[in-house]
Amino acid sequence: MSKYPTHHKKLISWIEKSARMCKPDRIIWVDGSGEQKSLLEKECVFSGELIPLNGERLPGCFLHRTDPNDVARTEHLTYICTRKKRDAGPNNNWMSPRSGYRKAKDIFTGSMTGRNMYVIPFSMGPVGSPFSKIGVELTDSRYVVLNMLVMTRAGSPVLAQLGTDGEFTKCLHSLADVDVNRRLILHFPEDNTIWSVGSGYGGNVLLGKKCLALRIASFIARKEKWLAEHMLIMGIEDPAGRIRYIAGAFPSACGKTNLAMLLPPEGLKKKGYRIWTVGDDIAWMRVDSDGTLWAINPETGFFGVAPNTNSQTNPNMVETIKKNTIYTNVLLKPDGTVWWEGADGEIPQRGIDWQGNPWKPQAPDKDGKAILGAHPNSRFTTPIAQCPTASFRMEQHHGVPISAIVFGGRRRHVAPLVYESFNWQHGVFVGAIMASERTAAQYGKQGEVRRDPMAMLPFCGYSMASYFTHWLEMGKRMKHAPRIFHVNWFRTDEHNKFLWPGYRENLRVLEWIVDRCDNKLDAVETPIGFIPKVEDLDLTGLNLSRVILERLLAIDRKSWQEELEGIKHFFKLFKKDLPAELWQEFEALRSRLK
Ligand code: GTP
Ligand code: SPV
Ligand code: MN
Repeated sequence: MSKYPTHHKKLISWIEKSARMCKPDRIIWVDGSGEQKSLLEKECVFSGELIPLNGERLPGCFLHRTDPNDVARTEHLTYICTRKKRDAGPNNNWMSPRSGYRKAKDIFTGSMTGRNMYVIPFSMGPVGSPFSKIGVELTDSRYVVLNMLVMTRAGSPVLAQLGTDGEFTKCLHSLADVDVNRRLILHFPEDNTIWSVGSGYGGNVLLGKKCLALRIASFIARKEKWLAEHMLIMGIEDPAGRIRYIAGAFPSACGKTNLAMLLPPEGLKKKGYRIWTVGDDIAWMRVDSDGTLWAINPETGFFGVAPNTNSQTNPNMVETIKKNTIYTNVLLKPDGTVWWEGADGEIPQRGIDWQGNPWKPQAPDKDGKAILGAHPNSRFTTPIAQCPTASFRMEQHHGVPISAIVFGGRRRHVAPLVYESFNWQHGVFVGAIMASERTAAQYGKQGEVRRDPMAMLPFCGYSMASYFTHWLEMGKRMKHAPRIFHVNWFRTDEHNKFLWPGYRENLRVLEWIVDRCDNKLDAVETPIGFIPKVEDLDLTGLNLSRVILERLLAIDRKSWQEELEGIKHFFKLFKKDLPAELWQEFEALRSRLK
């Protein structure tokens, strides 16, 4: 018997080479078994990486705290390392592969001494599906292993699928000393390789997620003519039992998870709608032989935002996270349960905050501001299979057919509640001009509006100019292209209050979208696209005046004209590489706004 559970020569030699650099004490293969998982949990509890939670109320649940300087994705330390800078585009930080490997090697050298190196074979998508991709992550973090076991299909069946010469993405991760000055998240798409060092935060270290399933996959998808997108996938079942699937791209912390599992609002209940959740973050979509776009969610878990998750906003998630869940950076209550701002129940009178300090409500920090119990980007990792609305088609290799693509951002002004594009090319333009206010999911100034085309700005593994071209081409390959819409749940009034109640009430907008796809309704043509006739949105049971609804749907020409300036500035960054079709759409919008 060889000392490895595989005869894949390239895999073995890569592992040995990485081990020579990182110098772990031992190499441990992750097999995906329950026994190994329990052992890892025990070790984590012993080392303090995990705190076991109340076994009666939260069975199988643990709390983890990351370093206070390591609580969100660090986009400024995230690079695409292609031979030519132009291939990474102005949307990415760039380094040459040679200098990327050299800089990271300095940090990786000896970084695993005193720790184990875990080998995690994982499949993004059902094991064995022709649409799936395999990765192998080497990591010195047990927290990463336990999260990967929830988020992906990991272990021995994947290794078997890989055989002796299967393709895989080489994913190397080390915590090293978790120093923000010695942190790099590097992607080498030309080598199908990811190197991440110096962080222990989800999006930086669960390498199957943003790094593989978006940055590397988008690079592969352009070559193989499919789409890797930052999108939720959900099914909307109508009273007749017909299910329509939609995919939705909203930037980080802008509502994908919440929408993907919404519970129909009281007022619409008698209509008998039912929601099926396929995914909340990533969609891989391809044109099938029927000329339709089909989507799979390559993940098996949710890595969701904790704050404001409660039985009103998201009852299905409250149900999902009652067991087998890893909580990160939330407040620990004296009874061994957890809490975050906007959680169910009363505000606890004391607890241990996300930084591990004793906490009381309203206790001020050194600037007099109340200290938060949970970090605004605190999260939970939980299996999709536990969600009451989990789709019965999760394991189907072909996924689900997509009827509509919905783009959306977080905008106080400008974008109306919903509008529909005129056609595919205009829809690509609508996605390309998306903008959103920055949230706690990434470092940087919160609330600042930035352009985030298709919610992919931080995740597109190549120049977005070619990405737009690729989207335009995809439209031509389809006989039945999905219709493209744009939504905004976040318009505010002069007191900064949301005009739209959001959350489950969003189904009212989805109903309009689905009816448009079925050609059941006509609409009002405006300079930016089609908007609903006020009477076509079913507001039964909702206390929302016609005046407010009109404000939600209003298109203010002046602010759209100002918006043109921002769009032009953004498009110009791509110089000659930007497809001419987008400039045509820009000119057409400008003249319609006159
Ligand atoms: P990532 O996991 O970062 O990609 O985020 P996401 O797009 O899945 O966002 P998520 O659904 O977790 O929502 C992020 C935040 O927005 C949470 O605090 C939600 O409570 C809030 N939110 C979600 N949907 C709505 C909505 O319809 N209206 C309002 N006002 N807030 C919402
Ligand atoms: C996001 O930031 O879009 C997330 C969380 O979904 S992370 O996995 O950290 O990227
Ligand atoms: Mn996301």
